[in-house]
Amino acid sequence: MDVNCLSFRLFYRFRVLLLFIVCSLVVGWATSYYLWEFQKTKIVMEHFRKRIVAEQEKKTSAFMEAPAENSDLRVCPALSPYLIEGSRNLSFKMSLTLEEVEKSNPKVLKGHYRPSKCRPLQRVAILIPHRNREKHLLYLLDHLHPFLQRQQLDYAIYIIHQAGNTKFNRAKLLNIGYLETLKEEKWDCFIFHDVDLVPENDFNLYLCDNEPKHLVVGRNATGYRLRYSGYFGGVTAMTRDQFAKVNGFSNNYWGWGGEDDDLRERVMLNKMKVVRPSPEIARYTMIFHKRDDGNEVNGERMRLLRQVARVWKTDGLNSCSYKLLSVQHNPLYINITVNISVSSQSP
Ligand code: UDH
Ligand code: MN
Repeated sequence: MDVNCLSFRLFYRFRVLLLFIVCSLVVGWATSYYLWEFQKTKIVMEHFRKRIVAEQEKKTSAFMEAPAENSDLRVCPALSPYLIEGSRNLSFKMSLTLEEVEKSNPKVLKGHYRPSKCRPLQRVAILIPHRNREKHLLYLLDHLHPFLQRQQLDYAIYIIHQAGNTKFNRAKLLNIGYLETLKEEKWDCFIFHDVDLVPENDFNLYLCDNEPKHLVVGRNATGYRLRYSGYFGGVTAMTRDQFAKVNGFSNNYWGWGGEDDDLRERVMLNKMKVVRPSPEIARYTMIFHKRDDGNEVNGERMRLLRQVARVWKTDGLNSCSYKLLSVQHNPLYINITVNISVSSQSP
């Protein structure tokens, strides 16, 4: 072997060795970077969790004087240990049936659930205005029941069903829900909930705060951004007292739009403010739909919105007239059917 050939082979080996060292360095650096990032995310999440617990403890302390029912049980923790971290991409199974949903929620009795291992500080009524949206209701029940049980809430789901084909009135149905459900139980907190909005994050707590709470910062259809500053629709949480203080919703919004802005006006007029969870938590999937017959855009809404300050004390819970047609206790929800077109205010 001549000298040239030997030095070539040595040089070649040296190059392979160098390449190996460089590769090892890159892999080592990438691994340590990944581990560091992972550690950092864990620290941030832990910090985040502690902050939510502290905030929640402060808020729920307002309810400490709640009646000591099942007082031998310890108060539920500010943050349930069953919550699943992160937001989920939700999907809805076309073939889902009510029987399946009933089977997977055996602990829900007549629409009501209460944790057996701890005592929640608030009793929460979920009120859903409804007409002709049976499939949406099924999907919502399928997601909401396990979600609320993971939050260890004492809750019941009520559907306020508008009978007949006259214009839909979401706000009046919710007023009726408030008035009728209080005849059944002394609920502390009311969640006014559209039938087609499904929460994606378990940390979006269905509990009331010291101020009226808006739970929908973002939805899939609007790129998870607030629809407009001051938006107060979709899903909101108000205590029994907060809602009574503003005299509930107006009864005069027939068709789509305005009633949620009207409620926000009432909140402001009563020196309260709207609070929201953070955008990464207050996320919803809206089940796709088109505008319903009987819920056309309300052309009167701007005129009505201009008179809130003048009329809120006489238009609301204290002037809500309706005819109660039936109250049915189904396994997964309580259905309240009403005729709301009996007042002279209906179109
Ligand atoms: N609702 C019913 N039945 C109706 C109308 C409304 O159950 O016929 C209830 C239901 O709970 C619904 C809520 O009232 O979630 C609000 O009504 P909406 O879902 O029609 O309002 P949204 O703002 O949509 O979501 C308005 C029309 C969207 C048209 C979209 C076209 N791209
Ligand atoms: Mn909708």
